[in-house]
Amino acid sequence: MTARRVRAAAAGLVAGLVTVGVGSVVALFTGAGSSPLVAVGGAFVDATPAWLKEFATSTFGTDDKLVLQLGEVAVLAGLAALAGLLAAWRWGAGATLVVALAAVGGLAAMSRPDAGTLAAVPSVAGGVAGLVALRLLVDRLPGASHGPDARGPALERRRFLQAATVAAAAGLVLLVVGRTVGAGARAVRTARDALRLPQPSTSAAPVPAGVQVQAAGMEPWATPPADFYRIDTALVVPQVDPATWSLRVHGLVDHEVTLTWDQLLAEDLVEAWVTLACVSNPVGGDLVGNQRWLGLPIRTLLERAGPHRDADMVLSRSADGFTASTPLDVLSDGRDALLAIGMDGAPLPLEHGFPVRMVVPGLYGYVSATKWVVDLEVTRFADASAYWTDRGWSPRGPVKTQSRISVPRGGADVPAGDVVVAGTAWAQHRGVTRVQVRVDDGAWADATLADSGGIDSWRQWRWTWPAASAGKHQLFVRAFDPDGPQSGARVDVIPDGAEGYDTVDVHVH
Ligand SMILES: Nc1nc2c(c(=O)[nH]1)N[C@H]1C(S)=C(S)[C@@H](COP(=O)(O)O)O[C@H]1N2
Ligand SMILES: [Mo]
Repeated sequence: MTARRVRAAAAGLVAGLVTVGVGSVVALFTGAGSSPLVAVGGAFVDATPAWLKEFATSTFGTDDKLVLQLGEVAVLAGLAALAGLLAAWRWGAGATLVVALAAVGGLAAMSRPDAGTLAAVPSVAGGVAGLVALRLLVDRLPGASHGPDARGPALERRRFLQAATVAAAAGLVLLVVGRTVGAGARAVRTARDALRLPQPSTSAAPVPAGVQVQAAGMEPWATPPADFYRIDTALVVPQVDPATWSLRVHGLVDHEVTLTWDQLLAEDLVEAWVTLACVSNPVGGDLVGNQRWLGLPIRTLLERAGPHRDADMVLSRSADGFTASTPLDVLSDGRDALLAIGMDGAPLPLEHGFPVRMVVPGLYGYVSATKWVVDLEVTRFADASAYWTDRGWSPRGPVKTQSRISVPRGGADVPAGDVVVAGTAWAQHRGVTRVQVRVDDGAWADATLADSGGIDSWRQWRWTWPAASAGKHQLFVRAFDPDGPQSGARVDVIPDGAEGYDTVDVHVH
């Protein structure tokens, strides 16, 4: 091989290193399974025929994973070197191979069972970075397009070596950072997969089938965890190992209480359906979801700790430093305010607070739903403030009664005649008592409420609109709680939640 070819192959290898390095770091943000290396390895394991798996385990024993990984690295290194050689010959040919490899990584990541929506992003980002690195290095090969460097081959070689060393070092550092941080994530994921939740001492009341309105395009009453909105300040999902998790209850209390994971599992756990809502949810928005949670009532812990008479707030803190200020009376008044470990019958998903989070019916998440919770300080609103309060949001955040139209969609074209209008309304811990719909400037008409799954959950509704006149119409919805109708004047989400009627424009033809 000529020196040019050796360097071209090296350029490909370095570009490959940059690709997997960038990919594994980006994967820290999009989920452990989305790293191109992990995804391709996983897809390979799944695609391996049973006999070959059998052969690998019997031949290599528990080292079969290591053998697989070494094999994967060897194949990828070979392909990377080939991409370098191709790129030195025809840039387009080398670039095509890099794009094809990134596409394989992205498709493998997207096909993983736990793939998130951004699963392909690490491979795409890695592929782009790899292309840039390859281009920079190929341009520094002897006889590159701009011709041999007039100052001689020695200088030319040095320029190539410098660029290759810098790129290789950068790729290696990214890969090591991505793999080490990612390893923690994989360990916690494994711990979660191995968990079996205890049976609740108090099960949730059975939910009537009639909670669900049957209409095309209507959202499910129970939000699947995979579709449950996610809001937090964490760039990388905090990795909290249940084995080392503990919760400390302290502050204005008679006795400090600490609780370990095993102690928590041994408690009398309660199961409850609760609709969680974000204060940033705009009118008609979807930062709201309903699920069945399993956990220990927080009041049980507070009773053991014995709050002082002058305390009026619990400042909860997460492993990553987020804080929420929850009124002490809300946590003590008997509602299902939970230190939750389960969601939809399974351990909490990592991004929803594994292993332990708070869920408090009737309060927006920012003042109550601390995920990855590790500390409860009993204090006073006068003495302490929480994360979002320090950024201009209200210290207290009771959920406002709201409603939205889900069917028909905004801008829909519907034929004249009976049109099904349906949606959801919520007034957590007060209960939705009535929903009304209005067309244009007409009178409010009562919608039919679906069955109730309890006052802490949202409630679906349905109304049949006798749409007679063709043209553009506007639908409005409003919900009532025991105190009366929701407010109709438009109010922005900051500082304590949006107000106003959800509206939908439809065209009747
Ligand atoms: N640790 C932590 N917990 C948090 C937050 C956060 O940023 N960090 N955000 C809160 C907000 S604003 C909301 S609306 C809910 C959202 O919970 P979810 O992501 O499970 O839907 O979590 C709350 N708990
Ligand atoms: Mo929120």
